Amino acid sequence: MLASPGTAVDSHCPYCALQCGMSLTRTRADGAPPLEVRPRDFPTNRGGLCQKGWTSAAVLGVSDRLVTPLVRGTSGELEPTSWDVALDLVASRLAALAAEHGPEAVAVFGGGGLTNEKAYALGKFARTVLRTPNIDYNGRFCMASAAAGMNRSFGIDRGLPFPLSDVGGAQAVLLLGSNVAETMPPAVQHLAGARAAGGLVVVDPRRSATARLVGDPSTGAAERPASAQPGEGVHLAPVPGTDLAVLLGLLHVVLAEGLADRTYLDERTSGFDDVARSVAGWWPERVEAVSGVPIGELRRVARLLAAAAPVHGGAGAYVLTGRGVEQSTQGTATVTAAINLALALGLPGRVGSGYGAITGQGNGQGGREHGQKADQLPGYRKIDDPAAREHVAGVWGVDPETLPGPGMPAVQLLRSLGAPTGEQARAGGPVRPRALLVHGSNLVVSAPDASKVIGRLKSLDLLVVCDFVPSETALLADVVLPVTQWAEEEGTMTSLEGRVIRRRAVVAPPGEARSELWVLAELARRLGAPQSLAFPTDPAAVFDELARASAGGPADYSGLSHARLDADEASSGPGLFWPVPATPADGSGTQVTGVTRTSDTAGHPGTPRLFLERFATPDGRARMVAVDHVGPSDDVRPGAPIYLVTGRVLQHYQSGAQTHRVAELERLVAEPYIELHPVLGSRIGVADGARVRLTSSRGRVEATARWTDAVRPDTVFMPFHWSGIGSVNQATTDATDPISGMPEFKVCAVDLTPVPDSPAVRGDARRTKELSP
Ligand SMILES: Nc1nc2c(c(=O)[nH]1)N[C@H]1C(S)=C(S)[C@@H](COP(=O)(O)OP(=O)(O)OC[C@H]3O[C@@H](n4cnc5c(=O)[nH]c(N)nc54)[C@H](O)[C@@H]3O)O[C@H]1N2
Ligand SMILES: Nc1nc2c(c(=O)[nH]1)N[C@H]1C(S)=C(S)[C@@H](COP(=O)(O)OP(=O)(O)OC[C@H]3O[C@@H](n4cnc5c(=O)[nH]c(N)nc54)[C@H](O)[C@@H]3O)O[C@H]1N2
Ligand code: SF4
Ligand SMILES: [Mo]
Repeated sequence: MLASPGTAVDSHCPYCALQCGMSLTRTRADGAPPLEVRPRDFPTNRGGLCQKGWTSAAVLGVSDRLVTPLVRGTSGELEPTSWDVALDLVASRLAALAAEHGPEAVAVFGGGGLTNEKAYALGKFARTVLRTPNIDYNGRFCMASAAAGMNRSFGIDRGLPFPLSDVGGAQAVLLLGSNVAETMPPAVQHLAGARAAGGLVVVDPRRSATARLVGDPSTGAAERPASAQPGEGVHLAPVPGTDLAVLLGLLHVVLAEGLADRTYLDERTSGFDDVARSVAGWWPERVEAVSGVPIGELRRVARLLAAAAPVHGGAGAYVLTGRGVEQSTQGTATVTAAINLALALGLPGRVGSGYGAITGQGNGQGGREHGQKADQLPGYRKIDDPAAREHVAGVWGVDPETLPGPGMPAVQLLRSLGAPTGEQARAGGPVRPRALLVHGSNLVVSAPDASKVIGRLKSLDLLVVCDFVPSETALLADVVLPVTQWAEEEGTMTSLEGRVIRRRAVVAPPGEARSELWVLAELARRLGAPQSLAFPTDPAAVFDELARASAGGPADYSGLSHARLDADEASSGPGLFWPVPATPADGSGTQVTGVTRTSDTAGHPGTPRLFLERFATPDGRARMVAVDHVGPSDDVRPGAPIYLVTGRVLQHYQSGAQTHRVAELERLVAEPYIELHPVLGSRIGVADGARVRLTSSRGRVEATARWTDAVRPDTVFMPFHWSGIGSVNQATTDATDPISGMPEFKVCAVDLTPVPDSPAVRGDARRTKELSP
């Protein structure tokens, strides 16, 4: 039941993992938008919203909203049809493909924007109804390296194992490859302490909006955001892809100068000696030769971090990583090096200090916990763990033997699509997926080496896309199913801090749009799932089942329910941090490895801070693992002499499926662009505002050149928010990290040339002159 018009309902932003608190008010009596969005006081945003959040309600009523199922007709066009026709078609074709080629011939691709309930139901549907191992999701593009690194070192993966507000009190923050000032603007307030103390260190090959917060003396006052106070701080601008060398060098200096926390290392870690040996050869001179980071700067940063560490009486320090260092073939190694540095300084598991990875998508955290990952069962359990299979199969009412094993990680899954299965399968090769169900990802724009992905999607026997707008991927589909979004649905999300929060329905869905929970239930029924294999459509009931399935796992939600979260919110509680195990009748609580527990009075209170007493490893110690720097898979060379780094701008979200439909955002950043240094522009004859062509061994991109001295002269930057000729993923590599399977989105080698016959310089001469060297 929707709240009455005029009643403000507390919910959260549809976009990123900061999950800013909003209050939503509908004005119309018939349940339709518009919706008034107001920021509210919530611990991550404290009354702030970015432009995307302010304008988020516009996506509810876009003119090309999907309001009816679409099926590709004989004319080759997508044509409106009824749910019955569309679902019957999908079910019969899935059944036929599975019968002919085996269950592995059907694959599923999920998303980190799905609610916990939807992500859970999707994983269950794949394993029990489709019985395919082939399910993975776009979190593989986003959080996989951080997850792999944290799991290996800490035994648990919660992006921030502490509340974000803790960071505000720190004296130093080392931010590697994260541009929070654009990707999570309200989070900048949590850097206030470090900025005031001169302890903000930003590592980014670009002088990003976040790097400008450090008040670099070379930065003109006009360029500094109004909110920035000129602190000291440091911006390190390494050669793209060399952060690992910088981290090894920082640890080298910490150890060489006797700045490590030896007591902490003895009591709380294992593997230190190996790691110490592995950084011994990373002299600052060598780091400078590899990364271009000056020796003096490296030493300064090591000392600044150490001075903030508790062992030296500092007020606390954090090491935080973002996609800039994780979306790399050495992403897991780089995260590991960042954790090693934090451990050497005695930071993790101490109040006011720590290591964290900044999760990206709205439910990037919860979405990687409940079973849409290739190797995973709900509660962050491993699918190849017999005890986990037994437990989850029990909750689902199926025989554990029937659950498939681990599937392929996203990039491998995409590479395998549509290839011939018949002969190959008979020859004993793996069965290749012939059908793909996509829930919450716009792969055409966001997958690496995208033109190959597009070809493979086209070669499928069946592509089914659930979305609420006709994304580029939906437009390739054989069947498009219109689903509800954000303010039209109930559910839960888990924020970047591991805080489980409620998403609320405030408006009625348009036309025939239905919840994905209903879609999965209907498909399960049509595919002959027995009555005992239930797919509830009420999100609260799905959550209760998820809670039971997660009980005893690393991400334990068993003490939570929608009712408990609602009651918590009604008493001004801003959500609960997992693990929240169910409290047994004797009040003793269930045992969760490696987390600190407080009293169990009104149910388990949640776990804002992990690792205070022990890490979630078998021996309770954090594992230090030696890693080494190799460099990017596609390094610069003759013919491809320029680094391409990719990322985001404030106004657009991901593939742009949502934000390109918001007029206000589209006006602010109207077209794809490539940032290049004036020195490079002059050398290759590409003026500010001219069209420029970027080529790699994968493909070609064209966009408008923007001159800026915020990028290195050997590097260009392009956001990935556009499709077609302006899609940077036409040029990126699909090489992956060997441990996490994460693609190397951030760095590859390209060439840059002017676009012949394109209209000449469009930029204004004054700006060009200002930036010229
Ligand atoms: N406006 C906006 N906000 C978003 C999103 C969005 O699409 N738009 N998406 C959300 C999601 S899913 C995510 S994952 C987060 C991502 O949030 P961030 O990680 O902050 O975002 P990116 O812009 O991808 O990358 C951060 C920085 O990495 C830098 N970088 C590139 N290569 C390297 C390198 O080799 N070394 C280092 N040190 N840095 C490098 C880029 O210059 C960039 O400034 O943002 C979330 N918030
Ligand atoms: N070059 C380059 N490429 C990148 C990155 C980069 O930094 N550089 N970053 C990568 C990262 S970190 C990420 S997270 C990915 C993100 O890229 P995508 O996976 O493409 O993510 P979105 O653009 O958010 O796509 C989500 C799609 O699902 C729809 N959607 C939203 N919510 C729901 C829902 O609840 N149900 C359903 N069925 N659909 C929904 C949206 O309308 C949209 O069409 O891009 C990756 N690609
Ligand atoms: S920072 Fe993220 S959650 Fe907050 S308003 Fe912007 S997009 Fe929404
Ligand atoms: Mo992401």
